[in-house]
Amino acid sequence: MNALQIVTRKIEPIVEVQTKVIDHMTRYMVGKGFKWMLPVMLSSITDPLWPDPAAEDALKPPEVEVYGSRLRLTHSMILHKQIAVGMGIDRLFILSPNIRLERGSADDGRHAYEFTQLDFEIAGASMDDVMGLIEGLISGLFKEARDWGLEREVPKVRPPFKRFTLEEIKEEFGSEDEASRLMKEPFWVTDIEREFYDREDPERPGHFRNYDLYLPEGYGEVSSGGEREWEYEVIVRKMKKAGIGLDAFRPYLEVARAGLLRPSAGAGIGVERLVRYMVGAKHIAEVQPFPRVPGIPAVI
Ligand code: ASN
Repeated sequence: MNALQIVTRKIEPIVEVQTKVIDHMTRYMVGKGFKWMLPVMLSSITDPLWPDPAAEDALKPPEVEVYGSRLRLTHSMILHKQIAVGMGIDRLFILSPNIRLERGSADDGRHAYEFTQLDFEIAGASMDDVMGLIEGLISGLFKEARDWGLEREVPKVRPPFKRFTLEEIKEEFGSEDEASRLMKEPFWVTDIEREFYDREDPERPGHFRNYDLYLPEGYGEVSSGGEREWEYEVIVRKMKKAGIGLDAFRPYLEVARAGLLRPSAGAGIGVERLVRYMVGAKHIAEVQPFPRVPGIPAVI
C-alpha cells in the first residue's frame, strides 16, 4: 500500500468501533477499582518474550541511545507492572503500546509489529480471579456490541468460558489455532511453559499457572497472562534455565532481591485483535489506520 491508498481506505467506521471497545474496557476497569497508569515506552528493561512456544525466534527489542545509555523499546510492560505492584499500586492497568519486530508471522492475520494492549495486574490475585475478570469484560462487551449495528454478529457468551490445558488442546484439536477455527465461543488455554515471570505451580513442577484467551472462528489468541513469580531465587533460577542474561534485567532483579516484588496476577488484552474480531476483518492491518505488518516497513 502506498500513502494515498492508506489515506483513502474506509477506516472511520472501524475507528468508531475501536472507540466503543476502548470505552467499554476502560470503564469496566475503572469501575472495578483499577488505577489507570500511563505507558512506559523506553526503559533499561523489557519483557524478553522468551522462551515462548508461540515465537519462532528470540526477539531483540530495538534499542535507542539516550543520554549515553542504551534503552529498549517496550516489548510489554510486564516487568513494570510487577514493580508498580511493588510500589503499592494494587490494581493497575495501562493502554500499553508495544513494539515487537517478529518475523514470519505476517500471514496469520493477527500480528502487527506495533500494537496496543490493555495490560493489567492485580496484587495477591489468583488465575481464577483474572480469568473471571476477563470473562466479565468480554461477555459484557459482546452484549453491548449487539446495539452497535455491527456488520457481523458476535456470539452471545456467558462465563465461565471453556478451559483446556495446552496438552488437552494438542490432543483434541492438534493446535490452538485449529481449536480457534472449530470453536464457536471464546475459550481458555492454560498451563503453558514460557517466560520466567509466569508462575510455575509449586505443587506440580513442570506445570504453569498461566492462561491465554482465544477467540472463535479462527481469530486466535486475544489475551495472555498468568500468576507471577516474585521470589528472587526462583526468578534467577528460571532465567538461567532459559539462557537469559541476568545483566539485561539488573534493576528488576535488584527490586526482587530486596523482596519488593509481591505475588500478583494479570494479563494483557490485544486492542487491535479485539477490534479485528468485532468488525470481522481478515487482517489486523485492516483495523490499523497506519498498518504495521511484520516484514513490511511502515509507509506512514
Ligand atoms: N501482557 C502479558 C501479561 O500480562 C505479557 C505480554 O504481553 N507478553 O502476561
